[in-house]
Amino acid sequence: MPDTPALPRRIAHLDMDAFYASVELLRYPQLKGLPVVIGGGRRRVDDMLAQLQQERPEREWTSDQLGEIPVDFFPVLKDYTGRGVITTATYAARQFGVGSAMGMMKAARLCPQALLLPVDFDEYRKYSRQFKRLILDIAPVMEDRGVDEVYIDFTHVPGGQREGGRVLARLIQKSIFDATGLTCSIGVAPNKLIAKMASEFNKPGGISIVQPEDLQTLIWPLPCRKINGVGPKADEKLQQHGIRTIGELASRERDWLVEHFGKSYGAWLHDAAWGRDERPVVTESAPVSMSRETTFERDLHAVRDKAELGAVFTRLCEQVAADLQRKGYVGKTIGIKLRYDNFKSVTRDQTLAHPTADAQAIRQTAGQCLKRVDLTRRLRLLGVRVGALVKAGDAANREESRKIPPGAVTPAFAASSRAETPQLFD
Ligand code: DCP
Ligand code: MG
Repeated sequence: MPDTPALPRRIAHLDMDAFYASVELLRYPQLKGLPVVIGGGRRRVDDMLAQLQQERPEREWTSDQLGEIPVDFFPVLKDYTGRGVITTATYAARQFGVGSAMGMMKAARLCPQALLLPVDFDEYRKYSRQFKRLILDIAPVMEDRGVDEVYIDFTHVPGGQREGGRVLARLIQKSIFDATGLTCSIGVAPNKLIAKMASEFNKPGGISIVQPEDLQTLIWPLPCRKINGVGPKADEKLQQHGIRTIGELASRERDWLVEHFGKSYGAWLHDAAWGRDERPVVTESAPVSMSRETTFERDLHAVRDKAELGAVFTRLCEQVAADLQRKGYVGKTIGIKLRYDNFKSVTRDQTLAHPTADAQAIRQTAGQCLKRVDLTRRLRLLGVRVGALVKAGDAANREESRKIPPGAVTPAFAASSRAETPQLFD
């Protein structure tokens, strides 16, 4: 072992700025600086060109001339009729109070003149892959957190410690901008939890450096909601106890938090408030499990909200199955997670004889797990997890990973899956 002192951990969180909208502006640079929102039904570029040809026949329109389409040809929000929500908005539109997840109608009231562009996931995924490849060329330890964000371990990367990580962050921003024309914001901190908060400090195009000694000045004044993992319900409950800021959260005894928020969530809240987070940056090579969970808008009851819960449960299973299939994994430990209205959580799992990535097989086994928990209390969160993953393509599993027809999960379960007890979610 070299006898150089251990380097302090420096973890970056990088998040692209107004991602979907920024990708659209690469196609339509004439819209730069204007309020633009992305949402509504998908419309293909081809359809738009056809419409353009019809309405503006004085010239020929081809897909390499998208930048020449006059601004007044684009639809504006006030003419939109229909439901649906906005996925994101340019910073020019955000000045009017418009933002992600807002209903189109509300957005139209706030900013009627905003231009409305349809979503094009293929295009966003293409740029997503590209910017992540660029990062990997510079810093090899990167965790993919979705279409527009990643964690990067700066600790051992050249420049990763200089100015707290600012030098490397600048290099990454420049590399992404030069290759794609897209901007991002980066937070660099001792761990993922703080880095995630820091990347928001100077959006768009910002770099924020947080050192351990900055906890009190930079983190504690923030509202608890800024902690990734404190949602609206938890925040509401914290506020009922007079806890608004992370600093106020930090001043509560760990035991008090455990008593009011449950053993694991309470302890986690305490650690989070003190800026403690040892989670490593996990590269894609070896996922142990894949899961999907959702926190409900309002707490749901297993019997009274049976239909709604059943639908959510099925969708979660389908999502996990799709995640597994897309990434090429199968797993045989199927688990569920519930959080009750009192914030206590429970998990149950069941192991199949053969690994699967089939939504119906996952749904059926997860349904068995549900029978082993208390369903008299209201639920605020439901999650489905598939663990003990192996690569679907491995020769050894090829036979096992084939799709298993519903109702035939494994012989061991065949009997119990037809149980007499009412199937609460079925
Ligand atoms: N998105 C979505 N629905 C949401 C939130 C986001 O479809 N409720 C999509 C659109 C965003 C992308 O995910 O462009 C990334 O989400 P972010 O929260 O990072 O938002 P932006 O990148 O758009 O803006 P910011 O600059 O605040 O990161
Ligand atoms: Mg973003």
